[in-house]
Amino acid sequence: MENMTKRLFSLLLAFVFITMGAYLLILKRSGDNKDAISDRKDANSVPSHNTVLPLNGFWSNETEKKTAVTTLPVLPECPEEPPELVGPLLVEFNFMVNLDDLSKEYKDTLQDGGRYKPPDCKSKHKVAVIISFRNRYEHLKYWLHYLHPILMRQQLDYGVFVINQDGEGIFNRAKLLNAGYVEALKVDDYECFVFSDVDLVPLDDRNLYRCFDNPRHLAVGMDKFNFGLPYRNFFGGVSSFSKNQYMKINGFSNTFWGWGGEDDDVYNRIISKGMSLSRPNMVIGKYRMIKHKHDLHNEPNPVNAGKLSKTRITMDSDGMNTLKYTVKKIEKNVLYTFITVDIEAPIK
Ligand code: UDH
Ligand code: MN
Repeated sequence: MENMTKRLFSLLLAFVFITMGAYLLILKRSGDNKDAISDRKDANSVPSHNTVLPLNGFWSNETEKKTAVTTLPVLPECPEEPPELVGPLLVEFNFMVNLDDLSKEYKDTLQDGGRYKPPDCKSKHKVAVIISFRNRYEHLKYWLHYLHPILMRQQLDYGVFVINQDGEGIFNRAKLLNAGYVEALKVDDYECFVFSDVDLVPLDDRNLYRCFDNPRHLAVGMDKFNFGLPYRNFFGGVSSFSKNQYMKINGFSNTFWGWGGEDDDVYNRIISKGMSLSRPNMVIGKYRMIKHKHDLHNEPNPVNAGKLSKTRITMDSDGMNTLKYTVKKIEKNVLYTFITVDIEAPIK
């Protein structure tokens, strides 16, 4: 009899526990649902963070649940105006930049090859920044030091490509930029291309390194031209093109060897294809250029100016559709992708 009472008592105890357990579970589930619903509302109204919805008891059926589990969290689009911009910048070239330190500083923010994506939003601007280059390592250090944080604050999805001319032949900025366009597209499906001299640093981060409705001239106010344009149609220094705009003009000319003229030729290409120039204003468009002399094998070429009256005739058979070069080497580090190309340069 005593045994019987004991058994009954433990059965009762078990029943009480099970009932309490079930009750607590129901309470918790309804709490989760409320959180999930309010999270969902937040995600709709303030698209500033990802919401991963809790799965317990929220989904009406298994299929819905499975879909939710396999769908990656979607980042909200970055705002039209990047919120972290600071405006005017102090830019000086009177100190040493240490590339190792700079690499360390960015090793967690940049992906290999000088590649960046904003961590908490999806950028609308997938930009390849392309620099024509030969033997200007000192300038490149400053460029990297100043530009990476600017491009990050602009919330661009970007990569930096330094296109290095192989050998001692005559320099050809425009042909290097064409090669950079092709090489960048081999890496990712970039939609926008910013072409920059290695020695130009913007003095205002509101000068956006992105693409606009028309080809854009960004370097409108260089210090060496007293922070203005040297002439109205000047297109030198830094410019941006969407893929469409660039292909419409057949890229840059490949035939401007030595210094001068290739930027005026591009201007002619833009106008003759019915486009106009986009530009920032003179306040935002200020630049500092690192002081330098003419490089060896990049002397002003008097032939170049004479070619400008023929741009309209020659442009469709001189550019992207006739570009020939060979890639010699591709090196990637934290800060940039360095591509050495043989562009079949004549030796002077
Ligand atoms: N570049 C190189 N290496 C060269 C030549 C040119 O990297 O040997 C690249 C570099 O990105 C440079 C760009 O091509 O910024 C344009 O060349 P540049 O800087 O020589 O052109 P810029 O118009 O030079 O600035 C004018 C000559 C300055 C002499 C003035 C003396 N008072
Ligand atoms: Mn220069």
